[in-house]
Amino acid sequence: MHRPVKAVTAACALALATAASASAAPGDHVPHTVIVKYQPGTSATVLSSLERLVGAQALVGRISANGARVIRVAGSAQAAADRLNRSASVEYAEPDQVMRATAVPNDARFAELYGLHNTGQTGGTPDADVDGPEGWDASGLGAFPSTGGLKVGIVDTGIDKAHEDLNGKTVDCAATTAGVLGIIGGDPVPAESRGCADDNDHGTHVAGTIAAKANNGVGVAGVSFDSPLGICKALHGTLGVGSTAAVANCITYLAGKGNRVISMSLGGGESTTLRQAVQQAWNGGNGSLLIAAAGNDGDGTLNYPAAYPEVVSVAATDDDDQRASFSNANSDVEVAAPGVDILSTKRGGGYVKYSGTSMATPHVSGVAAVIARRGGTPAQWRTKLDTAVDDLGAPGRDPSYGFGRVNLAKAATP
Ligand SMILES: [Ca+2]
Ligand SMILES: [Ca+2]
Ligand SMILES: [Ca+2]
Repeated sequence: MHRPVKAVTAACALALATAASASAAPGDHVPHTVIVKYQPGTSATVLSSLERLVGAQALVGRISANGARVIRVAGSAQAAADRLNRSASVEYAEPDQVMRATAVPNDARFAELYGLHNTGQTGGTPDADVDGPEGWDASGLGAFPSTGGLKVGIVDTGIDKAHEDLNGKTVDCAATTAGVLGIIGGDPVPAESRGCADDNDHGTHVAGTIAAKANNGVGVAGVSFDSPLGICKALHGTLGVGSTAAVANCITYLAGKGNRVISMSLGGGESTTLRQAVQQAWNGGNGSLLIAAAGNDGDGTLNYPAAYPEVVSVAATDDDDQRASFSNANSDVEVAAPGVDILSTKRGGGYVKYSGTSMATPHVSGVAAVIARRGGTPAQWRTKLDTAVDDLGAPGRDPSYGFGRVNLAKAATP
C-alpha cells in the first residue's frame, strides 16, 4: 500500500522504511553545516577568529529571524557547534538539522473525500469527518466563491501552480535551494526569483487540501477553497528533505508576506533556530497562527516545529475517527484531523491519495483560515480551533487526539 523510500545520502542515514515514518531522528543533521548566533556587539575580528578556529569554509546563508550565520565547516558540525558554544561571544550554535515532509504516497485513485464528508463511502463511519459542507454553509460559503478567503502560507516542497484545481491561487512564491548534496545544504534563504515549483508532489497535495477550487466541476475541494496561497519551498527532491535553516527562513518569509495562517506538514529535531523563527512569527507584527504535523513515528516522539508551545500540533485520524497507526501521540498533540488515504491534487495534473500527519495538518490549516477570516488575533483563532472539535478518545484533551478532531461546522459559529 505504501511506497518504501530509501535514504540516498549519508545525510539521510535514517531510512524512511514504513508507511509514514518521516520525521528525523535526533542527531540527523546536514553534514558540515552549523548555525551560529553571536552576541550583539561581537566584533568582526572575534567572529572571524572563532570561525577560523572551527574550520569554517564558507558563509552559506543567514537566518532571517535572528541574524544567525549558517556556515560550512571542514569537520564535524557537532564538534564545531560545541566549540563555538564555549565562547562567551556566542549566544548559541547548533548543527543545521534535517527536516522532512511527513507523508508517503500510495495508489493514485479517485475517491470520495471522506475527511470532509464521510458517508461511509470508504467503509468507515458516517460523519467521522470535519463537517465540510455543513461548515461551508454555516460560514456563508455555500455559494462556493472562488476568492475572498484568508491567505494561507505553506512551507513544503512547492506547488504545481498550473494545476486545474489550484491555478491562480499562488500569490507569494519563493524557494530555498537544495545545494551540492542534491537535497539539502544549499542556500537556506528563500528567493522569489527561483519560483516555487514542486519537485515532489507533497506540497501540491497539501495545497489542494487547504485550498483546491470548489464547485469548478473538476477534482477535489479544499477546506478553505477561496483562500489564496503563499508558498515557500524548503523541502527538496523525491525524499522531501530540507534543513532547519531553510524551514526557519521560509516561516519568516511567509509571516513577512502577511500569511496569518502557516501550514507545515514537516518535522524534525529540536532547534534553537527553528524555535526563534516560530516565536517571531507567532508574536511578531500581526502574528501568524502556526500549524504543524505531530509526526509519523506512531509513538510518543516529539516532532518539531509541532512540539513548540507556539505551534499547533496535528494528529491524524482515519475514516472511523480512530487515531492513525502512524500518528504520534504525546501531551503536545493539540487537535486531530483526517490523515489516512486523503485524496488531493497531484503535481503535473490529476489527483492522488497520501497518508500522514502531513495530510491531517492542511485540514486544520483550512479550518483555521475559515476561522481567521472573521478577524481577531492568532491566539483567539487558536482558542476557537481547540474548542471547535468533536472530542474523541478519552474525554477532554488526550495524547492521541488532543482536544479532538476539528469540525468546520463548529468553527463556523463565532
Ligand atoms: Ca475542484
Ligand atoms: Ca505545540
Ligand atoms: Ca479526547
